Amino acid sequence: MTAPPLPLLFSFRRCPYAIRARLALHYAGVAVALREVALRNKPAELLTISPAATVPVLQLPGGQLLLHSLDIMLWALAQHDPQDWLGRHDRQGERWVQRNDEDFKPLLDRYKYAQRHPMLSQAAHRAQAMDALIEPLAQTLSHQPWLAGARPGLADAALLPFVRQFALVQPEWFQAQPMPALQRWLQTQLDSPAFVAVMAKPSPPESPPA
Ligand SMILES: N[C@@H](CCC(=O)N[C@@H](CS)C(=O)NCC(=O)O)C(=O)O
Repeated sequence: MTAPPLPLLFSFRRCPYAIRARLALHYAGVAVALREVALRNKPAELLTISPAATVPVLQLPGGQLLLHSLDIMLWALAQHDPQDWLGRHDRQGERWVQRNDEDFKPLLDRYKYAQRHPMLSQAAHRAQAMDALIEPLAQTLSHQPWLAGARPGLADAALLPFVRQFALVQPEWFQAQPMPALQRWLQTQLDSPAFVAVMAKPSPPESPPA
């Protein structure tokens, strides 16, 4: 008997949106076929199914398409949600995700690529990104271990890859900031087997026998 086909995930290893989708799929225990995409040379299959041609995209065996990372997360949790991430994803959690995706992400990009936005110094771009998300996050995590409260939830996983990127722009500066709870929140998740698993380097395409 042949195994049923797996959902196909178009992904890019370092893309924060793709990372959050892979985290949710991993947490839910949903097996997918992973298609690592070169963003500069997107495969025709992706261009055909996704008008925006962004990653991640999840193509279900029945043909249904999930074109945004959050939709993929929600779909994964609907399949299996062993620690009730969804049950603890309240209005507050939704606001964190919205704040991350709408306010913080553009500022994060300016901080990362500050030389492309010379009207402000990198430190000024960083200060804007701090105000938009990092400071309030640090504040909240100083009195609760997770954004979802006593245990992790969807918002924790959804924000993690973006906060990771922020920390990686100037790692020494980040580590030197008086934000121990946020630093711990980040490091705990980066060290988790789940994160390590979803960041494993995809194996290169098999080369034909010589
Ligand atoms: N709203 C989308 C955004 C995804 C997105 O912007 N992904 C980036 C990579 S991190 C992308 O594919 N950009 C297209 C490109 O670089 O050509 C989602 O949540 O999945």
